[in-house]
Amino acid sequence: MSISQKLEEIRKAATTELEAAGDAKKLEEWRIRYLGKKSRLNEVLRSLSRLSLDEKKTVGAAANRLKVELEEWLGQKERAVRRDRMEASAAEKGIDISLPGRPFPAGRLHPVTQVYREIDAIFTSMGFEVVEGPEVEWDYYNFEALNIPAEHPARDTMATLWIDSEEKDNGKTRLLRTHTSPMQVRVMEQKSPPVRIVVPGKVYRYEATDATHIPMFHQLEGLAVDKGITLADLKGTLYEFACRFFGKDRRVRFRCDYFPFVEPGVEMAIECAVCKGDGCRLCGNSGWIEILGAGMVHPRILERVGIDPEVYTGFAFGMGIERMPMLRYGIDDIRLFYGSDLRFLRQF
Ligand code: YSA
Repeated sequence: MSISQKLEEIRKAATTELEAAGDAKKLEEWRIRYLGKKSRLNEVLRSLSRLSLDEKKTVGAAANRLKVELEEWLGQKERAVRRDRMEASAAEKGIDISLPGRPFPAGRLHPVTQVYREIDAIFTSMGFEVVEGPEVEWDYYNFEALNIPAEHPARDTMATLWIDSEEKDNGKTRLLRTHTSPMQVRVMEQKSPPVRIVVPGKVYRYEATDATHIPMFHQLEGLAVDKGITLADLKGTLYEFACRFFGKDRRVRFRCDYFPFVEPGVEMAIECAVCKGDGCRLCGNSGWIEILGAGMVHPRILERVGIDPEVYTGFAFGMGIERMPMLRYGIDDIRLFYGSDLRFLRQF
């Protein structure tokens, strides 16, 4: 019998037997018989080495074609067997698989979480590391270590929710952190320069609610300490952030500001998205919205954590996260983020 006849015989037998194979076990037996190592087809393929070059070309191609065909048939048959099995099982259980499926509503991330992740990504791409800190904080880290001792007027700008009702010695009174700045001190205590971190998190203030203020909101702190860091590095970093987040066309303004833990201190504001600088309810008619406080880390703070201010300098900034989507999308009331109105939240 010629090899071509052999191949034809294998094809016929394989087709007939595959038609008869009705379950997974039979299909596996068929696969071993016709495509396995000891199959007749494999024998033919192995015998090709004994043929002349011309025969090798024709017979080899025919044998390989048959192999591909057998594999395809097997795949089709496997799918058909699986489908039959599912249909039989559905019929047995009285399930109509032709009915349309039930809608499966997908949840989504809260807009503040989305913005957080986007801002984190911008700063990590600039080489900052993301770290987190406690929301229940010591008076020491929230105020004292940041040059805000008891009775300092700066405490009045951050109305505090205290955990301990009585004042204790050594800054050991607990409170809900009023900003993310305590993490500056915690990180510098643990790590020597170079330091480059951002700290996202919730902060709390005992404040009346209005279109731009709520008692629980989110901040993102940034800190960079190294040799030779200047105010120009701070401005460059924040300008780059603003361009990437708000786009190159939005105007940015830096002005002097005072924070006890920086010297000098600045605030950064962005042109109002609602009125484009003309003045409206959101921006209090100024055309600008302040988004962050920043400055060069005060030498006394560096000294307190054992970093020599003659050798190292650093910049820091702290921004309100909710203000970012407000400015980008022109949302004129911060309370919408926490009002649980799905018509609002679903837009993001
Ligand atoms: C300043 C200098 C630094 O070197 C580092 C950080 C800072 C920021 C400082 N820790 C701070 O908290 N300043 S702040 O009181 O002006 O708040 C920072 C930002 O939080 C504000 O610009 C504003 O965007 C937002 N914010 C403040 N109170 C808010 C609020 N967002 C919503 N609701 C409130 N009640």
